[in-house]
Amino acid sequence: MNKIVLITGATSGIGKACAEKFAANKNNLIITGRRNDRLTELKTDLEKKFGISVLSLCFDVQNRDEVEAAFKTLPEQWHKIDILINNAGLALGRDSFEDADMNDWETMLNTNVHGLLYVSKAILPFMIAQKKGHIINMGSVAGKEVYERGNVYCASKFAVDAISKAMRIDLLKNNIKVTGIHPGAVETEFSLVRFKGEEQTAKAAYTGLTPLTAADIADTVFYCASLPDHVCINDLVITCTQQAGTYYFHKNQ
Ligand code: NDP
Ligand code: 8X3
Repeated sequence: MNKIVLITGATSGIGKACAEKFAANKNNLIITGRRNDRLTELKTDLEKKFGISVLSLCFDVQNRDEVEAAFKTLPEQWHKIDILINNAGLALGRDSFEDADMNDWETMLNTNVHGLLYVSKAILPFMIAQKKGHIINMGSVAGKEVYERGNVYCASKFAVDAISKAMRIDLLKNNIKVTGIHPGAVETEFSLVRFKGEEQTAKAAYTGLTPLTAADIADTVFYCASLPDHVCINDLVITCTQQAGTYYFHKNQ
């Protein structure tokens, strides 16, 4: 494809799998995350393996100044961003509303909602100047149906869904495609982060299931990004075969 693809949250899981998929298909990448050691390792690996160029930018998407600074100083050869994959995000806790930690709520909203807005606003001038672009926002089935003890994580992903719809309308005039992807359970570091390092609880989330893999989502993102200019997938919900929506699982006994 030979495009410039910006992927947030590329140090792990879905973002990392997207980096591998787009690199394997000869795209140049801007990868971001907070863990600089992982970014450096990924950059070195992908450049060596696929002969592409990778720019790594280390920042916290919650920090508006850091996000703005990263893109204000973007070297000119990276300005023509074709695709933005707004993937950085997390869940923290699985608590009933009255017991949940306010810090967890703030971190989820600051990352999943504010972070996505900061990055999108920072790169939009580049896409608008080119009169084209594609923004792919990582939502969740949690942004389609609220589930018990999902409260503010669900709210943050409902916001991603609404923002995707709003972007699609407002950016029509700029020839910018907007796609919302909404996965069910994907086995990544997501549950380990959600359950704050409790490995057994994190693993239990996938017990009895063949969950989606990060590569499944990367293939889907790549498909959406590879369609002809006149075709835009607006909204795509994807679960493993043993999951339907947020409540219903058919787990192996
Ligand atoms: P991972 O925990 O494996 O990856 C999350 C990525 O987000 C990491 O690269 C992390 O990088 C980055 N990130 C988190 N917080 C920040 C921050 N403040 N600033 C910059 N980067 C940040 O989880 P997944 O790959 O599963 O999650 C990716 C996206 O997919 C998320 O938006 C998640 O909500 C969504 N999703 C996941 C599902 C699942 O079941 N796994 C299902 C549906 C949606 P670093 O820590 O280096 O900053
Ligand atoms: C992650 C999927 O169902 O754990 O967004 O909320 S779920």
